[in-house]
Amino acid sequence: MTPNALGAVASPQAARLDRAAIQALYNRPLLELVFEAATVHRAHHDPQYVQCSQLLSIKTGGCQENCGYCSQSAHHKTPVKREPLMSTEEVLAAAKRAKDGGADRFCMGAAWREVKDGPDFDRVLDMIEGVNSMGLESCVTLGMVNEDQASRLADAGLDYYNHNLDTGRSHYDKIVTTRTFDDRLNTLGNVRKAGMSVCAGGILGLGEDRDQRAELITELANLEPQPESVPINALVPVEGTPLSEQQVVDWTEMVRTVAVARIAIPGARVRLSAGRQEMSEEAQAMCFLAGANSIFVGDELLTTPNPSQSSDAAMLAKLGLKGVGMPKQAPGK
Ligand code: SAM
Ligand code: DTB
Ligand code: SF4
Repeated sequence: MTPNALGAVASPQAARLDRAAIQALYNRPLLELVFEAATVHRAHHDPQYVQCSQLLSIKTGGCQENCGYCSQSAHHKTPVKREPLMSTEEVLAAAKRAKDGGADRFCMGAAWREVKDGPDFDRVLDMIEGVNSMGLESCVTLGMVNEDQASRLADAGLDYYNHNLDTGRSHYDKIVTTRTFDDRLNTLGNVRKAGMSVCAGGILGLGEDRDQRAELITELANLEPQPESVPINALVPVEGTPLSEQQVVDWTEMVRTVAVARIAIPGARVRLSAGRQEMSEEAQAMCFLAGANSIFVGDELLTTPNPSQSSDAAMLAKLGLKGVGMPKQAPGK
């Protein structure tokens, strides 16, 4: 298979793995699992390339949902300050800075339960058109969307819609009760029907066990077609949220989850997402070996910190990886 400039190949029709097969992968000796995932990775992607997305919170806080991990839920008292929807000009200025800093995809996040038709949604459509016209890929994460809203996003030229399943179905109602797991699947179906690429993943460290992680990956792997982009987040604990005191998930579970996602969803970009600030470079290197080929760059995720662009550029250079568009760094110092 010939990779394109970004190192991606057309998504193959992967043989679907069932829950038992995915559980069995999870329980393999770590280095055996990583070896297999690295082999799958090399068969489907150019392993030198890491895609770099940059996030911006375009509407912050005051969300009606009660997601137990989230700094932006109105149900929790957190340090996050509420901010209304930004202006298109401010957002496009941030997109330009992201592009100049080396990002190739710009992801705009809004703390909404669901999209409501009206001037705010119209403004987001303008933002998408502006981002695309800069030569960046566009992504938004706006909560639930209906079929008509998904079509309008597609017509505006949106490349990716992010909507995470977050955790296994059996653990879902321990994390959020203001919507259901099936609500999430329904939005993903609307996004797909409108012809956009799907970005869907989850979070580790929400008190789930390994079988529930396997349950999450099984759901993602059995979406038809499979998601093009799969973010694997580690919980960033936020003061004031019900999950602020969760035990930190061991780094090897991140590596395992990346590896299982890579094997089960071979054509996707697997993104090592939130939580890199707390991960050593060694642990991140294992994740890249296991098939992670995308990261968020920039000092901030939505409301929490992320490693600096210069430290990421230096890490990628040390590992001999190329961040698409990232500034060049001398390796090895
Ligand atoms: N409101 C929209 C939604 O929930 O889909 C979009 C924004 S929401 C902040 C996007 C995603 O960020 C969530 O689905 C979750 O996976 C992730 N996320 C939020 N807070 C997080 C945290 N503290 N640690 C790790 N991931 C988090
Ligand atoms: C995803 O899976 N992770 C991103 C993005 N998709 C929207 C968000 C991470 C948020 C981390 C917590 C915060 O910064 O508020
Ligand atoms: Fe946070 Fe999104 Fe849940 Fe709202 S819906 S509380 S923004 S994760």
